[in-house]
Amino acid sequence: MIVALAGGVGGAKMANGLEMASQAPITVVVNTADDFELFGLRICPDLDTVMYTLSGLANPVTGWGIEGDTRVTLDAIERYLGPGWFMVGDQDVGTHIVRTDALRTGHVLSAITAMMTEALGVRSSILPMTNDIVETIVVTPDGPLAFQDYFVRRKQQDQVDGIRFKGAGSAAALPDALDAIERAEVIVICPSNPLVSIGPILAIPGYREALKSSVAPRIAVSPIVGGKALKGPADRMMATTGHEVSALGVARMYEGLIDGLVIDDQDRGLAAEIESLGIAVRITDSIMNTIEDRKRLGRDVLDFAATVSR
Ligand code: FO1
Repeated sequence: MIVALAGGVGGAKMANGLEMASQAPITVVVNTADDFELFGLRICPDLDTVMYTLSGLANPVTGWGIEGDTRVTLDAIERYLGPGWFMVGDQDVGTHIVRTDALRTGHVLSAITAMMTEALGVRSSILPMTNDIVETIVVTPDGPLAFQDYFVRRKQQDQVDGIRFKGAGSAAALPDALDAIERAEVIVICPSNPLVSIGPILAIPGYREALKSSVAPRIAVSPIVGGKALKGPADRMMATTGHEVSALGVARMYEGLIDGLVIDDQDRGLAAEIESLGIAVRITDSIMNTIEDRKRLGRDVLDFAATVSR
């Protein structure tokens, strides 16, 4: 079994590529520290992005939300409240209503996600990192911001001086996720933001230990290519929180947790220094613009994993 750790859009594409390359269901452990409440609805952006991507429903332009979704509900809400800042489409609202109601009646997020993925015909297991509430707080010169305030409402314009994961220390790692990591044949850290997508997973007691004690090859795919983030603010966040903004910087962040790092052709000059950390390197075209790119990168990752020993 392949186990992938993932955040939002980049993680979802990689998970899809791994599924296609292996022609088998995989297990995806997903960040839930971006989750928040809007209009009384519980929204889990990364879980939904992975779920919509693996079910073929995802909006191919944004990577999040549902393709062809409409905004009748949002327009009606805006008649009362004025312009909103978070675009929830009508079909997407259906997901949030069902999830919120199920949570209210005592179901846990992992069970709700399993029900939803089954209904959408997803064969892979999509596991929230925890059933407990963990919240990413972004520390900025204007004070602490809830993650979606920083990311969507304020358009990632604030300088990030620090990042906290409220509740992570006392959250329980999902037992099925720890079990999957323990039994995995290959573990992949997807090209998601290492600070705010993979960081929250690693902040929950149990995940680092499970990665360290697993006997499977552990491969990360760098989300930094040519000194820039493939998507989102990871590059600026890394710079202002004291990390080198490069695939080498990513390698240092995952040192001790990975055996191999997939880097882009553009970064081949960094290979020797990454290898000097005891991390094997695979150089490839790591940019996923098309569905075929996802599959090709998935194949590369799995071929590489087969050559990497623990
Ligand atoms: N990202 C945006 O930049 N703007 C939006 O209006 C927005 C709406 C949205 C709705 C549902 C959903 O599942 C995701 C949505 N996202 C939106 C993406 C999301 O908030 C972020 O990309 C992730 O939290 C970061 O991984």
